Amino acid sequence: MPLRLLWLIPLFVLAILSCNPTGQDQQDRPNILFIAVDDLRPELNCYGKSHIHSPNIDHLAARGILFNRNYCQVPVCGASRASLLSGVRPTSSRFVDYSTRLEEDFPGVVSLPEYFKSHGYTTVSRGKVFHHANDQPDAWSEPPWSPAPVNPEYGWFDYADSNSLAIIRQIQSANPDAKNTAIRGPAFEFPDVADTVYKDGKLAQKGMEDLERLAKQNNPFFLAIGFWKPHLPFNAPRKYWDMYSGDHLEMSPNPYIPENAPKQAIHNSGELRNYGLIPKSGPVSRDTARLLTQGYYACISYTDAQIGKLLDMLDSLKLRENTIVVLWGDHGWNLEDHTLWCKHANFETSMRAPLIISAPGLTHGQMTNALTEFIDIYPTLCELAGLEKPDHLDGTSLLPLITNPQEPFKDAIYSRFHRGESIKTKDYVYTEWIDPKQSEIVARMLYDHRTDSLENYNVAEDPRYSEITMHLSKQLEERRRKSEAKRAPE
Ligand SMILES: [Ca+2]
Repeated sequence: MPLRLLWLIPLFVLAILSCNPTGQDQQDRPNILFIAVDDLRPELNCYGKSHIHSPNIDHLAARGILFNRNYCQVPVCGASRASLLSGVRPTSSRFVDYSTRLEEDFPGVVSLPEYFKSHGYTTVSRGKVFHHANDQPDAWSEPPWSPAPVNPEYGWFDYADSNSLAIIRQIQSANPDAKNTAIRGPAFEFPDVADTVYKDGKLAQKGMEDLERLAKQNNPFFLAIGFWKPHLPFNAPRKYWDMYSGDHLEMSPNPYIPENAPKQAIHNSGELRNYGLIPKSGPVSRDTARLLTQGYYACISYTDAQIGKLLDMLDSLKLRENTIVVLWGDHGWNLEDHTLWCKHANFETSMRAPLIISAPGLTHGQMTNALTEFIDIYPTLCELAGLEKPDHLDGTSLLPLITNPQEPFKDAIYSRFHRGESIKTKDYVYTEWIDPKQSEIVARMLYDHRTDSLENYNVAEDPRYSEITMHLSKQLEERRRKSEAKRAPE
């Protein structure tokens, strides 16, 4: 940090850095506004993507620090969230799938909100924070709350357009045994409705009410708000769709399988194919690809607008100077990159995920290219709040990067999806798949980000890369051994 900025460090941070962290008075601790955005890949204006309208997240980044090379631990909802919220790495049997429950996979662990609750915070969960709202019920000071979808008789998908409901009824008449709530309608809709018709608009309203209420308390709060969009289906008010013309969309630069990629690296985009009017196999039409891309972008802008309402409320309540804001997406997303839609893969487009932290007095629009991962959030918030870090954490506090974004940090980060285990270094990303019965590597891929940032050429079998491939495989093996040996407290 330049010397001229040192005066900006508030007293509470100096106290953290210079003395016993637990000596801080409870009422002096900063509030935490913890914003999760489901399936948000780092395609935002503040990430250099000027075609995206994300003014509110951009404004947060201008007051925060943007972690430009941040990675999730598992590119699927439930598993990613369980790892992030526990601060523990995944393994072949821990934090594996979308429906992961932390309390089942790692029982007895003190999760991030529970830890803050035990240190005097009022902890509140709104929307999609843990994948299952009733996972870790003791983590929250009051029961988690989520808004009802606009037509709950059609499940959680939140369809408001009568055309979508007609399509659902059509699908149901062809499948009379299927329940309405299990039928997925179209992959998108764009009716001319108010923001508050959909769940995320209702969630922002509730969050604003929570901020007003929590501001009056004497103890600090940890308010977690999990938005659903841009998760499928891409349902958002028409005004957000109108921000993106189909003629000027940025489509995937590489909608093809990388050269020499193993078959394990590619999937059939099954999550998307569950939706009505999407073919069960083969590529979607060009028109559908454009609409899906437009819909994904529209949902980003819709959610960005809801986040803006929360941040405006923070300002109007004069809470900003004592509130740390964390914004994260739970993993990346493919918009036909490598032929893929959705997540569930070991490419950069699935594993890289947004992370922005605004810490009053410490952040002012920094950006770091250091390699970071979601397990680093838990220890970072402990340090920023002046709490000792629990022993079970696998991550490293990001505070050194906040004070100096150029500070040397991690040599590598680790991510995995099912049997595919990845290591990402400054120059490379290497993934290997291991046969659990024979403990043998059955497939592998290596991308050289110095020359191939889009990951179009798998060079794992290229003799020129044999030394680096061997080295990265060994590092993965060491990490695997340590993570598999870690046991839950109970
Ligand atoms: Ca997700």
